[in-house]
Amino acid sequence: MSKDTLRFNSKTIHGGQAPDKAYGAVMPPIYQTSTYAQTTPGGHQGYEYSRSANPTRSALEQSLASIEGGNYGLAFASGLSAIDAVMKLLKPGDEVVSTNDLYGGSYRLFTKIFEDFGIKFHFVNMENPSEIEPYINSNTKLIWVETPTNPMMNIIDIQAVANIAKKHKVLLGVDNTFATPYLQQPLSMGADIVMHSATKYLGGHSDVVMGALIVNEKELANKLYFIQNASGAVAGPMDSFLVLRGIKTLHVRMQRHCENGEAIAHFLAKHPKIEKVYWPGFASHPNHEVAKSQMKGFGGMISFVAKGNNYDEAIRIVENLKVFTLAESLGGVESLAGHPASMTHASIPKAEREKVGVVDALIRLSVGIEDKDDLIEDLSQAIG
Ligand code: P1T
Repeated sequence: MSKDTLRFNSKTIHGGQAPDKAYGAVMPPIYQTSTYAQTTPGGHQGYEYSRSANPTRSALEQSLASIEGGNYGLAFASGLSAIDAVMKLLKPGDEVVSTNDLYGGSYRLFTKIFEDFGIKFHFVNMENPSEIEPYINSNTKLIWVETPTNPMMNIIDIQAVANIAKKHKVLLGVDNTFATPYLQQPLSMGADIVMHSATKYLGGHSDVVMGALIVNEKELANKLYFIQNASGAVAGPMDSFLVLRGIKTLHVRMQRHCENGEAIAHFLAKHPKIEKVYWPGFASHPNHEVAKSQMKGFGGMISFVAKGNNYDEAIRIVENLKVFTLAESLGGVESLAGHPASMTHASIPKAEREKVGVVDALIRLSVGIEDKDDLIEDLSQAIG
């Protein structure tokens, strides 16, 4: 039986993996080395310098490709450096159509770095994919999609956007951080590039910062490998080991994230002091049907606004939480709460973020895999 034909819950453990050639180690050793001995210039065993390639990173990159159903995986020093590498495929004058609700750091990278290099970004509400086409012209080279979006939990129809991208011969990149390949695999829906902040669910334990790209096309992979090596924002061997270990339990963790997320979304929706809950599992979510068809579950991310819709109430709630930790980031085994307007999305101008719903009263939860009753009790006492 080939490891390539395994089901997802086995690929997380075995995908692209083989016992280490030196001593048969089942987990790839942490090859904590920058360089490799050569017998003659160019006479090496496939590795010459760890920016170009490292065996621990290679093991992770093969795992990443396997779980996303792609042919090539690349591991970067952070999620943002992975996006940075995608943007370096572009040239001055090129244009990008991007989701209008997205991680604040991605928005900052686009508007504060790449706009200065002559790349133009259009931030578009993609919940209705037909809104994308008016922004496409002969300079458009890339459509960038985050789904579910951070933090508003909008759902974008990947297949529909892929059809538009194909029609206009532009690349489609999907930031799959919130969903993970357990819930959705964008390459199978027509995306060209899948991106992850592996810092989140793939690593899963809030102990590493890392990014990933996965693609199918060899030519595209080669361009990205070139950028990865030439720009040099690579994942280190220790971090690669940690994320590889995290991926081995991805399917088990995600199942619990989804169960706990569902319980908490319903708890909040019924709470008399809560005004609005953003979670794609509700039948009332504007793109619930798309979520149901393209995702296997609804994940562990939830945003909400308390009644009164004000900043002070949001701050009071996040400060009162005891089991949830007030912190940036998401996707770890422990539950986190965040205040996007002042934390993860502070780099987006207030008027821009408020247009998409990132108001001062918004709270974002990354629901962990603790006992859900403890999480509900904690929210209950914090909301009061
Ligand atoms: O933090 P880093 O590994 O560089 O990943 C950036 C990134 C990219 N895409 C999405 C959807 C993300 O959520 C992130 C990082 N996000 C947070 C730190 C956060 O708390 O939302």
